[in-house]
Amino acid sequence: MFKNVIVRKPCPNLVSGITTADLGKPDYHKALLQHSQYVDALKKLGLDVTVLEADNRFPDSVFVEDVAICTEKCGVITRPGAKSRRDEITIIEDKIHSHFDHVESIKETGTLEGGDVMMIDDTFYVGLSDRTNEAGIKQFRDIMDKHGFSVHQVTLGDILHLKTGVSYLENNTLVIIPEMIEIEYFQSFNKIVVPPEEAYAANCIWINGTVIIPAGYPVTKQKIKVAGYDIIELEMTEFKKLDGGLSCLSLRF
Ligand code: CIR
Repeated sequence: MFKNVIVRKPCPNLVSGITTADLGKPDYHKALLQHSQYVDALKKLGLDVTVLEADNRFPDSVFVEDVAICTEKCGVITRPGAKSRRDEITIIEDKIHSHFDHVESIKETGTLEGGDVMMIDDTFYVGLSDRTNEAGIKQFRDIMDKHGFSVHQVTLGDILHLKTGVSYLENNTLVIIPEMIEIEYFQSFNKIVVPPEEAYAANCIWINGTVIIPAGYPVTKQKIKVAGYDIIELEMTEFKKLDGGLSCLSLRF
């Protein structure tokens, strides 16, 4: 169960965020609206939501998931692989320290972004990506070992982060893109496979029994509904333009 969420408001410079998508520039005002609907949905689900102020120095700082990992035992400040995002940690550190007695951090030459880290019970699956390197995963494993968690490294194909392609919905169930279903670590899970044209919807978030999915992905919506979950749909068009999904917008713990 999650109790807390940390988010950061989008900044006007969002329009200069990193992207590989060919969907045009995000509309800042629309992004603000979509972000406030995201916050409202989390509040409606009973979470205590901390909304951090926008910071125009960091175009991608709305994607707060990438700069910290929040576990039951400790917080970990990451070291983003994207250079333009590296100093985003300076604007999250205080908040992580205020929630966790024990805080660790990923050090040079390691890189790790939270989008590559998926927690399932006491195991973390970490994507080896353009943003997260082996040194970062090793440091993360050493930290997690001390707290009794296991860490498995997952080799990724052509996606930004591990959770771009897979999300955990509790109850031993993953939502996953077809390209990832053969991954050895995921064999024992029930899999809700999204169709290729709905790949964006593989990034969704489970909050205490309800699944928040992006609006506009009817096949995925139906499959998740049939699997027995309540669903909330949210407009995510402006964040999709920056390769960002639902999980990227929050730290949940
Ligand atoms: C980036 O490329 O870093 C941002 N434009 C998107 C980050 C998405 N974050 C995530 O998947 N956790």
